Amino acid sequence: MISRIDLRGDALPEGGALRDLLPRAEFDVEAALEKVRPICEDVHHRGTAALIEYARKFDGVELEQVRVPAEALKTALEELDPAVRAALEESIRRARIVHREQRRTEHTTQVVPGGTVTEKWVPVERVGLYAPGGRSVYPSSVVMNVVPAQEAGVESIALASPPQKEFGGLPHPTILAACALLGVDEVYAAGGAQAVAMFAYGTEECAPANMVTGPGNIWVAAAKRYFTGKIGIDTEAGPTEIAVLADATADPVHVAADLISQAEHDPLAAAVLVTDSAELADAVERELEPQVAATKHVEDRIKPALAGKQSAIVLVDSLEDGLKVVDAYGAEHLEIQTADAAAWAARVRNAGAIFVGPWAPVSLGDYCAGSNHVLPTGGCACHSSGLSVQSFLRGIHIVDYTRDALAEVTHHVVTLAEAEDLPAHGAALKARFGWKVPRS
Ligand code: HSO
Ligand code: ZN
Repeated sequence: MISRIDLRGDALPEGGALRDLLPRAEFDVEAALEKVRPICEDVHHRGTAALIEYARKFDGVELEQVRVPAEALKTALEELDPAVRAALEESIRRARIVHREQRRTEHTTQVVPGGTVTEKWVPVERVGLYAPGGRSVYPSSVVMNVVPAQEAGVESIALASPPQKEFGGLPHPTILAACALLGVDEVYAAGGAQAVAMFAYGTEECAPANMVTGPGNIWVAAAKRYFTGKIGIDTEAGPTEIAVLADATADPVHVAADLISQAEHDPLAAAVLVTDSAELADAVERELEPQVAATKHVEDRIKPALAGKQSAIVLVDSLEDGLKVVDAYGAEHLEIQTADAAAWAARVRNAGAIFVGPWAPVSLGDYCAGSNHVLPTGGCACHSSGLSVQSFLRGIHIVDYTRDALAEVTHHVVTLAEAEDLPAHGAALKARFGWKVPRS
């Protein structure tokens, strides 16, 4: 059901060479770009009419307007299962307390007497959030996108989710209910690349946004790439990944269950176990069989995900080597199930989020840990962070110098400007001091 990669014996290769030995799904966003370009430009030129046409073509629904009426949000919340409502409220409460405390505060540095640089944090003005439909109707992802935006102080938050045929062209009711719970009242029935284009360019119904975040399929990822530079985006979300670094102390039942939990998302999802214990590897493999058989999305997602080339059990000589492997991989989610788990976790360099010890499974983080579940995939954890309150803030440097403080440094500025053959830069300072370079 799952392949093995045996890295025992020889010394592990370094960096890129090690990364090439590790499994990864193919998720060719570049190829999808050509297909989304005409869709995005069509939305640019025809606005709502184009969105209505794509809803007919891709979602099989006839829309009169793309904006979801307020009444539909209210009804969805009223009809939400009370247990789901209570769980979502707890998820929101925990995410809120974590994200609120993580907002960075303004900081002023006194560089010299009379010269300060302040970094102030300003929220993005308007954000468009995307919530997928179809196979992945995740109200939890609405929570994970909306809460950090709200805690950052974003004033205008809109959400788009694909229209669903079985709900009369509205987005899925649990998505609508989550929006209502979070106080988001601007919701659009739009999916795929066309939804991203709606936010990027704006339409008659929807004002353009400065930023688009949220998970989506390959078309959404391609549209985000298309608009990179024009609007802000979070990192492109590819198929989910879980890596588990485990030793002989780990419980194979837990490890197998956790691998399956993320394989459940997508046939391209990745489940990777890295261990120095051949006994644990065997036990986990034995455990996968009955656990997979007992769950739900077996044939369409879990089996292809576990059997795919993106998933594997990786055997290493030691946890030291295991650490090198998980760092080279840069998993979206990394569980540490070893003795002294916190100490190993502290040494990890590359992961979207780290789950420490036997009582912090990824599923906890998906819903109710308080952490964010929108995380970098495909190795992007080596250079990017998951969604946080910081994603929606821009740090602006505010430079404030007195006459004396400027005078003191003018000769250095003039020298550097001349060294770069930019005399007008120096002149901007000299003009303030009667064209003479002051020297203190
Ligand atoms: N594990 C997914 C998020 C999710 N799980 C949503 C359940 N619902 C990516 O972090
Ligand atoms: Zn999940």
